[in-house]
Amino acid sequence: MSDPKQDVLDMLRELGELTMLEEADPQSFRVRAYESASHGIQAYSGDLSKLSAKELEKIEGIGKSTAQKIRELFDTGKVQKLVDLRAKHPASAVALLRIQGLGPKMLQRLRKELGVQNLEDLKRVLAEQKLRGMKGLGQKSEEKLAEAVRRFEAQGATSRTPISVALPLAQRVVARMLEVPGVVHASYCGSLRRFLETIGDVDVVVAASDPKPVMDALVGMSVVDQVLVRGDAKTSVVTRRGTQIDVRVVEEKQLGAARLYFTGSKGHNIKLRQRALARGWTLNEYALSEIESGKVIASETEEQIYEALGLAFIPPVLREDQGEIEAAEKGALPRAVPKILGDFHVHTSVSGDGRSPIEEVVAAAKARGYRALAITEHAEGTVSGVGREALLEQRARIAALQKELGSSMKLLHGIELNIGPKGELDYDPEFRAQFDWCLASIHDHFELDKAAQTHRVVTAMKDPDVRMIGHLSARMIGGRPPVDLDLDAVFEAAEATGTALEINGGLPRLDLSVDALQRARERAVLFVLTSDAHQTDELDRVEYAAMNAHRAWIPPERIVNAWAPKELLKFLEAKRPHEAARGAR
Ligand code: DGT
Ligand code: CA
Ligand code: CA
Ligand code: ZN
Repeated sequence: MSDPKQDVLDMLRELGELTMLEEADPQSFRVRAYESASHGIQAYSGDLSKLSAKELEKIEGIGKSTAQKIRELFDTGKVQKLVDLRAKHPASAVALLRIQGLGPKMLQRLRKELGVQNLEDLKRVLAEQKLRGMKGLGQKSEEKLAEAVRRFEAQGATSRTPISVALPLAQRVVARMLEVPGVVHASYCGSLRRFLETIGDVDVVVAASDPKPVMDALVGMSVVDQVLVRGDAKTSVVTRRGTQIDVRVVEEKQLGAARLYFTGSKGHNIKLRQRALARGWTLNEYALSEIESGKVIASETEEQIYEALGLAFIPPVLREDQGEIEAAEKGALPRAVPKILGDFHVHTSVSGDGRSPIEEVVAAAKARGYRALAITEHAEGTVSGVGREALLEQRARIAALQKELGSSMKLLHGIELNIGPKGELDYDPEFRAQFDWCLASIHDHFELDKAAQTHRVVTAMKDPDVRMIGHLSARMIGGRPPVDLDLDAVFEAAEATGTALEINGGLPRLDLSVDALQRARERAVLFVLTSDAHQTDELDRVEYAAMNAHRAWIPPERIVNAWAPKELLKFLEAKRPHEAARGAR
């Protein structure tokens, strides 16, 4: 197995999901046991497949029965319990759990009482108004569910895969392909390489002399549920979660043309082809070549093809047919974010849902070359929130760590405040004022109307201690829709109060979205890239935030993390424009 840790995490996630359906209870003991086992596995850095069941049990959160299942997975390649659960709960029924507000209890009843096994069934019984006849349900709950189904479909949640699922999946496929003898290159292309937030299907391009072992390896992967097309040039499979993966095998010398073609976007490709035609050339997935003679002009690398077409290399995140070709011609492409010098939204194990101790987080940040780091636990207003005493202890700990660090990295004792339904914030102004860095974000009351949501955010921005708004829309890609906000009013308030806007790099969120960023770009606001890490290996997610900023054509000058250390530290210590208001309060 190519990635034992990921295989175990996949197994635990699926066991958790199916058990929740089986027991019709999200809080069941067993579901929680799989969750805590997942956390333990995530934090484990050694080779799991070498551990005996007894040794596995020593990992935090792993009990005897889970340890045995992990061993069973390594020893036999499958887990009987999971095989049994899958037989009882088809993927089409499991998928319905992704509908907002449809929990396992309700789903179990719909299946038992109305025979609902998939989305089509569910839509039919809703149309036939069958739900209102069920015990304890009425017209209102029926309408609410119908609305949720409409939103689920409108989001494309039925057909498109969120990037948080697609990216790790693609990385596993690529890693598996690279293990196959004779493979000289494998990478994902398509919308995933362009970093779209949802993915229609995953496109993988492989260079190898013999396609057969490559396609054998693909269809043999444990994530694969169905094989749609089995060919030498292209094989398409579908995972249990319903994500399609297309793998294409090409010759090494065609790699550049193939990666360019299959990365897209379609609009970008069409513009490139027109450019080629204007020169008497043709561009396809094999090569850029002369029409008349068929002589190949460039095909091995994307760089060579762009160069032959008189263009600077266009990074995949910009290939959206939004003026990037014209910009590349003039040498005026938006720059990528240069080296990131700090992170300003990071949790440690002090937060209820945080997993890494502060010492590890600080060491990892230092190893990344950061010059500044804000530790920002959840404030008391959220489920995972932290009380005053624990925060004061942490402050002392941070002071001690700062002594050890000297001037190499500035540690800020920050806090992630929860924005209440009316814009109210946690603790009290005096306590909040003691933090070095306050960000504020929405974690509840997602259903408020536009005026109320806008008001709560703008009110939070006016607080003199709030320096940044975290994950503005509070969406979960493919899960929770964004809250309803008047973005123009919010950006105007950000400008007026000097409040920075977070670009959250957590893949489930990616918030602000690229769309929102493009609108915010027109205003005089500053952006801060963050990882919102809950464990050290998630610090990497700040790179995803940087990719999204680039995708939205945000100039690096507007991104605080990319400033020179001196300017960055000055910004962190600066007083807000309306800071003076505090004295008057
Ligand atoms: P997706 O999968 O819907 O998220 O989006 P893509 O961009 O990955 O689209 P997909 O998988 O249909 O095709 C992968 C790439 O192949 C696409 O970005 C551009 C290229 N491609 C596909 N069909 C065409 C076509 O008809 N014309 C051109 N020029 N390129 C195409
Ligand atoms: Ca695709
Ligand atoms: Ca495709
Ligand atoms: Zn957070």
